[in-house]
Amino acid sequence: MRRIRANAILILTVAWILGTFYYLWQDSKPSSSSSSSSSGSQLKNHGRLEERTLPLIVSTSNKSTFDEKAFLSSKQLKAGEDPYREHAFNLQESDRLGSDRTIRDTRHYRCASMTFDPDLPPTSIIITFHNEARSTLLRTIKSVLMRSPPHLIQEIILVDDFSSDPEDCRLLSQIPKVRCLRNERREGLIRSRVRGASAASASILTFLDSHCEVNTDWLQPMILRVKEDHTRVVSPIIDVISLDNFAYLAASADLRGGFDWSLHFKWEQIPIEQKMARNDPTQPIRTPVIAGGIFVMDKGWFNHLGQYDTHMDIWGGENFELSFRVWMCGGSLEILPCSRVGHVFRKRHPYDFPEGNALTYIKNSRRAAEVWMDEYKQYYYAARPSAQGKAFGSIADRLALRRKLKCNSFRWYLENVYPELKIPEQEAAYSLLKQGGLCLESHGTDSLGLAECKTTPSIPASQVCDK
Ligand code: LR7
Ligand code: MN
Repeated sequence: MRRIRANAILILTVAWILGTFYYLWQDSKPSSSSSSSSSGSQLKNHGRLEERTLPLIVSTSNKSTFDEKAFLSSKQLKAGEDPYREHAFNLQESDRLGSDRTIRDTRHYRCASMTFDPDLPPTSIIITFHNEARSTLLRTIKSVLMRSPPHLIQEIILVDDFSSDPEDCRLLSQIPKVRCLRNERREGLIRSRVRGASAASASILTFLDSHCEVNTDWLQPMILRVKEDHTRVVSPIIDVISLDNFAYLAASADLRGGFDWSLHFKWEQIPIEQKMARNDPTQPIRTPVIAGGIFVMDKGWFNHLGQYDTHMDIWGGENFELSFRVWMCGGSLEILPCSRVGHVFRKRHPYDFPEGNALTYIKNSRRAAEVWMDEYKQYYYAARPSAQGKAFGSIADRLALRRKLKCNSFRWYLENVYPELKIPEQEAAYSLLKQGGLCLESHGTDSLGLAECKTTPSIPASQVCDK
């Protein structure tokens, strides 16, 4: 009797081990492609990944079948409709492209020979959306699944911020690894991201906008930097997906995030001394602020630093709040040139703001200024007089957080992270006399210099985020 029981246990154990191996093998084997010339999933000896083509219709035993064709075709533009009206980009072009187009690898050629730690931890991808076009949202998800090593994608968490059609969320959850949480009311991207992050099961969080396409080997460099030092918050170079024809265009690799005193985000050239010192184009670029939508951060560090200010609504300002907080409370921000992600830059918000666009932005950016900018907030108010007197709610919790974390002052931030942001008095003391190609410049209050005029490098308009 004992022997029979021992044998039964043995058989069950062997079956369980075989089952586990089969499951793991299924997860990591090359996907059988239904179309095109892709060579299937292959982890090369140096840890890079060949692009994978996903089957058009995917199914697993515990999920119902995702029917991509039906998903896309039920929401297409009607004849005569303005293709820009609903999403502020050309929907017709987006729909025409399909979900798994190939894009040019826009990295510096030296990035292609980089090797990655084979033992990187997986990440939870968090994508919040409000009334996103189905074709752009699906392309975001599929690009992640096609161009990331499968073992690094723990899950993709969609947070549907109360879009008009709940079916988007329900249907997309049928894709393997995809979960979708739907808000019961409109929360805005800040609270939606916090909800997504709290639901994440991986120790590393990756945030994406809902109209992106990730490029070759985008993920490994970012996870590696965060694994090496969990206080780093890292972003890719954000390439441009044309809002008119959806062409994928390489962005300049010499830009970092900056801002002016009105808290207007802008891309700016890396300071010349740093540029001269950069002899390796694959090296990270320190950035005073991040654009906000696409970044990787350790989950423990995200929680330790107070996630986001959840009293900020809808859109805007949270990237400054997060950036100041990361730098001032002991972390750092960087852009990794070997990681590239495309984003559709739009000229207007395609959605409504329940409290109005201007008031919402002012509320959010006032909160960032009041909590983090100390006496320098006066320059923010001087640059944005309309912000004065507008309601911004209580900031007691965030001030308490700042005290608890024993963060540095804004003055420290200006001196150590963003010395190029001149305080307005200094700017007033700066004057410039121009004749022909020569410029007479005052440097501070006591010296003058005559030199060839410097030209301010221009940033392509397609890459401007109007915040
Ligand atoms: O109420 C909303 N709820 C949402 O879930 C409003 C928006 N959203 C979603 C939206 O569907 C999208 O996925 O939030 C995401 C960001 O909204 P966008 O695409 O309208 O923002 P944006 O690309 O114009 O703005 C940039 O600045 C924002 C400030 O709040 C956010 O940080 C965005 O993530 C950010 N995008 C990027 O950084 C990509 C590069 C653009 C630049 C510069
Ligand atoms: Mn966006």
